[in-house]
Amino acid sequence: MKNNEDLQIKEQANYAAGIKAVYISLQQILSRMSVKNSFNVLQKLNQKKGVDCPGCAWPDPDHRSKLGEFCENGVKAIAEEAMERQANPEFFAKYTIDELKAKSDYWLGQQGRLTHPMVLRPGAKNYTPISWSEANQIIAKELNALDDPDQAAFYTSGRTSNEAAFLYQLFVRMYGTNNLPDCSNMCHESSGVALSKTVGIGKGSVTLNDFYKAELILIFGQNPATNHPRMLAALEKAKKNGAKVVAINPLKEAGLINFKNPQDPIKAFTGVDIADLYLQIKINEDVALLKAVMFKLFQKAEHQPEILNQDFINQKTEGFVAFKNEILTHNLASLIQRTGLLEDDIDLLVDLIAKRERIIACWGMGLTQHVNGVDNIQEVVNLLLMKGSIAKDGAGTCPVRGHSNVQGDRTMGIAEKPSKELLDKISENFGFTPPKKHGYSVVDAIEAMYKGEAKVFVGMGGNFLSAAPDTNYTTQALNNCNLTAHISTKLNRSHLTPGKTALILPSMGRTDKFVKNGKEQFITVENSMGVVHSSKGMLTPPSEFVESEPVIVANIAKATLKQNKVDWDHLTEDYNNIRDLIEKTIAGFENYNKRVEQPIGFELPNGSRSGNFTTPNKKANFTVNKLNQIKIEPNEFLMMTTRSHDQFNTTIYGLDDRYRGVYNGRMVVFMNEDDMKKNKLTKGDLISLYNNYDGVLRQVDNFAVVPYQIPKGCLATYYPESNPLVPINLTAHLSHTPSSKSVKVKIKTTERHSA
Ligand SMILES: Nc1nc2c(c(=O)[nH]1)N[C@H]1C(S)=C(S)[C@@H](COP(=O)(O)OP(=O)(O)OC[C@H]3O[C@@H](n4cnc5c(=O)[nH]c(N)nc54)[C@H](O)[C@@H]3O)O[C@H]1N2
Ligand SMILES: Nc1nc2c(c(=O)[nH]1)N[C@H]1C(S)=C(S)[C@@H](COP(=O)(O)OP(=O)(O)OC[C@H]3O[C@@H](n4cnc5c(=O)[nH]c(N)nc54)[C@H](O)[C@@H]3O)O[C@H]1N2
Ligand code: SF4
Ligand SMILES: [Mo]
Repeated sequence: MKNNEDLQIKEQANYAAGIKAVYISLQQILSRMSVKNSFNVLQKLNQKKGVDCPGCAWPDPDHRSKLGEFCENGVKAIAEEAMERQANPEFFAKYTIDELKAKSDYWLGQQGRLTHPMVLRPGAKNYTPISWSEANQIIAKELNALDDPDQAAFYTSGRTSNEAAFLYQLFVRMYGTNNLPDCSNMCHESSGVALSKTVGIGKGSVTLNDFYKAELILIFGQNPATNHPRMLAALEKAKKNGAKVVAINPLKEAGLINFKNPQDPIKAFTGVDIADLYLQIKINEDVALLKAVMFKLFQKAEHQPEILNQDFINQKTEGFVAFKNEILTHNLASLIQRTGLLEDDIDLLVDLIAKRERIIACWGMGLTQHVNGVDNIQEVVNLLLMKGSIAKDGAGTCPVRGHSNVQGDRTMGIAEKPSKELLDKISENFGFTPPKKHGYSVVDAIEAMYKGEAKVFVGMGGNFLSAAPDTNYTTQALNNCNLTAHISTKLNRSHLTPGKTALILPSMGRTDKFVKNGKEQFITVENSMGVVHSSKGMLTPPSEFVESEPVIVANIAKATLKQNKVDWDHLTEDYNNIRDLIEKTIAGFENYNKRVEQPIGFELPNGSRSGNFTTPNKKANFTVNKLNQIKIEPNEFLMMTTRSHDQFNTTIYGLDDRYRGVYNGRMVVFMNEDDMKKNKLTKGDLISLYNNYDGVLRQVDNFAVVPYQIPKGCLATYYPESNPLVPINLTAHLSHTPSSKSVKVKIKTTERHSA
């Protein structure tokens, strides 16, 4: 894919947002949608009873600004979903699948909304239209032809509504499997595992209001300016109320330096400094930093015992002594050396923590996507527990979630390892015994398809191929299937890696209006802080053949299941009927239909927020964690794969990453200038990146070198372009999350071919 020909490398930005963000938002939406539709959506975006932004899972404040409660990337998400161009049957007749494969991800997305169910029949070169009923029959036939329901995998991406997710997991379990891999497996699974073990619930403990009461906010491995832009407004308010902010990140991210709030006439120009302290740590040395900090806190506490919250430790926790002893076994100097940071800077962090108790720790993919991702988060929890910084105002855990309803999907039972409570409730309410055997996570599903042990793949949203690690291996895995079926709004690369037969089932998105029996339906979602609220679309769907997700699931279920334990048509006739079943099945949803009518929705119960830890011992647990065990050879680098400002995961909005000074291209590798000199590289040189895990050569070519403020020995590239380098079996202990933020690579100059 030639997408680097016009690449420009400029200066890194030292602030985020500002008036430019407003300009870019308008340009994006008005180039894709009519003025009328743009206005209609933006007026209701994230407003009470309006449409929930299909971007990230950042929560909405109780008080909503009439000037607009959204950000640049929220507008891009709307423009991408609701664009008026259409990838219709004429489009698919024009391009063969091989021709489409040669196009860039950006080009694929720009072809517009999917309008008709399409099929790629065995041996065919083009997708052709198919009726819904025949499509459902194909799925039913393939599913029912399997020897065992465990030979099918049912993926979910985190944009799916609570209602669709609930019906989907119910159908999958009635069919007979727990093979429900989802995007969480590649995302915050490490957070879920670590938090469940230590504080009893796999979700964060803080609410948005805690940000306004915090004294100190630590931001590990997260890039809010791009991925959760309105978090910057929360940080701005927190700072106004006196909070200090510390960023711990190998990259100097613009939004963590300074935020120019476009809604404030003065700050839009001057901006507000965000991080009081910026620690540019080496990739995957967060555990070393945390251990060094806690070592120093224990030393200080010998003279100032109030630094530790001994009452909280005694009453609410277990495992403190073993934890403390382990920390004190380390050699402080070597911990500090691993981080690549100056001891003076670490001391500044220690002082900030020592004096404060209302501490929030936020984190993103920079902590979760490592082999030791679970350890990273457990070590963060240790710090909060020794300070008593949880279960009180202005303090606690804040894993910042990705997709707008990824947390809700899990709550609805999209889980390959379902809890006993969920299975018991399903069996009580629906009169069948759901399977108990744990199902496939994303990586397990890929391995099973690769080996021919799974033969049917169904995707509820998402772009499995491009999101998954080890692109070439995953391509083969999908190609091995008898059937791949994708429920999608937009064309993506997964549609171009078909099984023997492939289906594209066009789905409505968040912004689409869904009317059943004359009644406008709404859906519900859960944000990153456990608040459930409604969302109602307002645009006319792109064609009469586009269906809502719950209806698509219900019709597949009707076609597939031999015995129907629920009346699927009744459920989709009025989404209140689905919510009634959710209320009966999932804890915390009492009076669902009534409570979701409240303009700001309702909060789900959360023991780590209230201090009633729901771990088996009813305590918050300290843990003992290892330093990362990665061995780097002298000519090797540790590479992270990250997001540009112009993408939503595998959806490419544009080719610029203006905060990092990269324009018109994505095949780039960010490198420290000393490393460049050592390797005799200059700006823009094209290099190949390769590695050799378990004797398998993985390589990508033609990545342009960008000199950057990144620690020596570390590299950064964009996902999904560098996913071919992430080995399928390089996954986090316990959570099995692909280790896409610490991949060992070597570099060489790309050989020039005449072609
Ligand atoms: N516009 C937009 N919004 C999004 C998304 C998007 O693609 N585009 N994606 C959504 C999804 S699904 C998710 S999960 C979130 C992702 O949001 P983020 O978690 O912010 O995701 P990344 O861009 O992968 O950035 C991770 C950050 O971690 C840092 N980092 C990398 N390795 C390390 C490390 O070892 N230690 C530390 N301390 N830091 C490290 C990187 O420099 C980077 O700043 O955003 C969601 N929101
Ligand atoms: N190397 C590397 N790999 C990563 C990551 C990384 O940081 N580095 N991040 C990982 C993370 S955190 C995540 S969450 C995954 C994301 O993995 P996915 O969730 O699978 O990927 P997305 O790019 O969000 O999916 C985009 C597609 O979803 C479909 N879609 C969008 N909206 C809707 C809708 O409303 N309904 C339906 N039915 N379909 C819709 C569109 O067809 C679109 O093409 O990727 C992971 N992969
Ligand atoms: S912060 Fe996230 S949810 Fe809010 S408008 Fe921006 S992209 Fe949408
Ligand atoms: Mo994610």
